[in-house]
Amino acid sequence: MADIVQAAKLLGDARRVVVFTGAGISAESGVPTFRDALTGLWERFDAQSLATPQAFQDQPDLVWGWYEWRRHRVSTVSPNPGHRAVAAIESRVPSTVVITQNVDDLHERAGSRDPVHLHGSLFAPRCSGCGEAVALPPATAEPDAGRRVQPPACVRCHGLVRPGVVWFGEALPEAALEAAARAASACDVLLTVGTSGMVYPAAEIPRIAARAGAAVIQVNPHATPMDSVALVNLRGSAGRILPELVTKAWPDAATADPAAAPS
Ligand code: BJW
Ligand code: ZN
Repeated sequence: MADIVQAAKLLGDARRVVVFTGAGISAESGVPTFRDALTGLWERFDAQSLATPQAFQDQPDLVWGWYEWRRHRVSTVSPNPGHRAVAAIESRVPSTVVITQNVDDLHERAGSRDPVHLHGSLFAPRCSGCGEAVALPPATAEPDAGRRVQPPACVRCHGLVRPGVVWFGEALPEAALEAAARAASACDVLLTVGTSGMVYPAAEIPRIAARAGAAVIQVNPHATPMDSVALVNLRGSAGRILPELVTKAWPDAATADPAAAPS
């Protein structure tokens, strides 16, 4: 049986589905993946070093400038057929849990109900001192200062406002991690899409599902450490494979659901 047919059968028969996504699902929207993130102005920096509490402490303007640049960039792009196919899976299997490592909001904008954000969000900054959530104006323009932008100060304690994301060495939000582990241990099918599977503890989520007996289906153009965990490996881009998977899993419904159709 062709891999995609086998995957579609597993998905179409599943009662409890988890979709676990990484940066690759947003690549076709024009958001660089984490390991390709530093293009243009940023190409001489290392993402893994910038995404740390130490970097923010040492050079807050550099780190804040990077995140403001990314917040602006995400605001200018749109969800792609991969995000829309995920929302279509949710409409076919309403108990579906979407777990994302991404800090963009493209799942929500594609119609996903309440994705679990394991690594926070570009749109939820908070004070680095007292933790107070801070509302920022929409990122309508690319930061004037180019790469360095002074972060705002908290009105309560004058601490620096920081991005609401999870940096290396920081704990993931407890409720999100618990919800993700719970969903993974109770699903029939886990679809892992566009992640290198290198960053922990998030990379444990497909492994938890596999250990609990779920079928893991991976969508990625390249090999990853998750290849050996997955029952089916679908090599290709999320924007091409996911709509095809949805159409094959629910052939009768595909034409009635614009979310499932490639655009
Ligand atoms: C396509 C595609 C297309 C392209 N279609 N696909 C166990 C072992 C070893 C190390 C550790 C361990 N446990 C913890 C650690 C340390 C560390 C870690 O994992 N390090 C590794 C690098 C080894 N983990 C942590 O520090 C975590 N915290 C922690 O463990 O805390 C402990 C603690 C407990 C209690 C108190 C205090 C502390 C935190 C990890 C936070 C990660 N944060 C980041 C940054 C978020 C903000 C930002 O974006 O700036 O999250 S790192 C970065 O990686 C980002 C991503 O969400 C995450 C995952 O990346 P992702 O999504 O997989 O992207 P890429 O770029 O790696 O891959 C893209 C993939 O897409 C590729 O495979 C492409 O082929 C594919 N692709 N086009 C489909 N069109
Ligand atoms: Zn504060």
